[in-house]
Amino acid sequence: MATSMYIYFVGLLVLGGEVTALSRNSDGSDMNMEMNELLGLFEVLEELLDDPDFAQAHPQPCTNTPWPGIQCEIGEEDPPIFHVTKIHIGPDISSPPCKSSASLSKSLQKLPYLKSLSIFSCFVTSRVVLSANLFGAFSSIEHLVLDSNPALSGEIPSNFTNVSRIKVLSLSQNNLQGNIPSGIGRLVGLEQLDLSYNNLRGEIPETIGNLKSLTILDLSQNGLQGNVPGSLGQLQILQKIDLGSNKLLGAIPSELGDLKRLVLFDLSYNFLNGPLPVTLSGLEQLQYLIVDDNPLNTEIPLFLKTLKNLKSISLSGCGLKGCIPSLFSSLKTLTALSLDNNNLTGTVPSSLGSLPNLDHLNLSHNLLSGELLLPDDFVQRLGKRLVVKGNSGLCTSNKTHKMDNFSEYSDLEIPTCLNTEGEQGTSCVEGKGTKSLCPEKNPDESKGMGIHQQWYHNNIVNSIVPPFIFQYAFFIYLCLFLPAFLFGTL
Ligand SMILES: *[C@@H]1O[C@H](CO)[C@@H](O)[C@H](O)[C@H]1NC(C)=O
Ligand SMILES: *[C@@H]1O[C@H](CO)[C@@H](O)[C@H](O)[C@H]1NC(C)=O
Ligand SMILES: *[C@@H]1O[C@H](CO)[C@@H](O)[C@H](O)[C@H]1NC(C)=O
Ligand SMILES: *[C@@H]1O[C@H](CO)[C@@H](O)[C@H](O)[C@H]1NC(C)=O
Ligand SMILES: *[C@@H]1O[C@H](CO)[C@@H](O)[C@H](O)[C@H]1NC(C)=O
Ligand SMILES: CC(=O)N[C@H]1CO[C@H](CO)[C@@H](O)[C@@H]1O
Repeated sequence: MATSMYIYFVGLLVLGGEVTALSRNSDGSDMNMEMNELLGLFEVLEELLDDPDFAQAHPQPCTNTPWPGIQCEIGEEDPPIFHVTKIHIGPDISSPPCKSSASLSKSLQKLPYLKSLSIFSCFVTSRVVLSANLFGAFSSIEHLVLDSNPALSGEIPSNFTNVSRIKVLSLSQNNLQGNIPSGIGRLVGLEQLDLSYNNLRGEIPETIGNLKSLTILDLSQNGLQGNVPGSLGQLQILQKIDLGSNKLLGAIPSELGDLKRLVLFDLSYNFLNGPLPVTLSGLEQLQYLIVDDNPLNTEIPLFLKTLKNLKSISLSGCGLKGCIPSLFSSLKTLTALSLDNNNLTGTVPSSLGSLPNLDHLNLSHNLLSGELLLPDDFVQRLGKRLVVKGNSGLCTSNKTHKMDNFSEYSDLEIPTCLNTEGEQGTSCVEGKGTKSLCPEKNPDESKGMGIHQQWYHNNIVNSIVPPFIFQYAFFIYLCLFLPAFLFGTL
């Protein structure tokens, strides 16, 4: 931005002298642009803007009568002349606004120096399609951004010839249909590809793996089908991948673990199966892991503890089972953890309360049990961002409830534990393998749990410890100390 402003300013100064020289030397014409290019620009703008007098008002849009939506640069020619390099149209440049019949003029082909075309919220009422020769026209284009144009529809043309210099292709929040053309793999200079919020169907082409310069890939909020291509693992400098809210299915390819620079990984709201491949432990830079609403139907993967830069883990509605391992306590940068709407069992590890940056913890709607043993200052800090309701076996000590103004800042919506010792639940002890050593389907336990839950729900304070608690306590004893003994973790 600063550079182009600078060029523009210098341009003015230089042309202050050069324009007159031009008009003296060349047949009385005082043009500082090639006529064909200037007319092309007017034709393009005429198709877009609600101002039939635009050309009269800005006869020299690069110099004497500029308009904020246009940027020009001085070419190499001698004597130097201006070329249009950037056209930007959007709500930030509101005068004149787009006309209701706005369209993309074929005269874009007369702007061979155009490097950046961005059009936001312009094609709103009358339908506009991307024609194949429109793409063919841009031999210099580097940034093509046509976002938030609800009337931009039809398919993405399969012919991407002559856009080989393109670095940024953003066609987000339009109404595009059809497949992502496999020809997209020819745009090898592409650094950012955003096709999110459209109606794209079909599979993600394997050729996308050719886009080795890609740092941002956003295909979210479409109707994409089939598997996640393993070729995505070839995008070695990818920092953000968002394939959320599509209809992708099958396994998550292990090749994705090769994305060493990845910061954001979002595959939420698809039909992907578990487990998360253990190769994902290679995502050293990962900060955001978002996989909500996929039928993973596995346990929480223990490799997560190797991803030391994680800030946010979101695994809501993934059919997770087993217990909540203590691994999260080694993720010191974690600010948000969402494990709600799963089938997690056992207790809530109190170590979660020692995470210094954790600011959002949602464990609601699981099968968690026992006393919620989180430090008071943690409970206070999170306030309503601590959500544990919908776990019928979970209770809280009355100490927590007695804190001043408790209901003002928090609403745990779980009952107070009935016995003074606090309730016991199955805590999670991880072995060296991936399996928790706490058996979940112990018949005695599940019977006990059933009674337990009733016990909470009845409002009768039962001062007699029910006989099953001894059985239960022994089981917990085994579960806690046996693995510790075996693996020497104490
Ligand atoms: C592509 O560019 C070449 C040279 O730059 C030109 O000759 C050709 O006509 C262009 N093709 C299209 C489809 O615009
Ligand atoms: C792309 O367009 C050019 C020019 O219109 C044409 O010659 C070529 O066959 C097209 N290629 C594909 C793959 O459609
Ligand atoms: C929990 O497990 C049951 C039985 O397998 C299943 O029907 C239910 O959908 C699961 N709930 C969630 C939230 O995953
Ligand atoms: C917590 O999870 C529940 C169940 O998935 C959801 O309805 C709720 O909006 C979440 N709350 C917060 C604060 O994240
Ligand atoms: C709350 O705790 C006190 C002791 O700290 C105990 O005497 C009392 O019975 C408990 N109340 C309930 C409802 O558990
Ligand atoms: C909202 C509110 O008043 N919060 C207070 C509740 O009490 C704790 C300590 O008891 C204060 O730190 C909060 O500011």
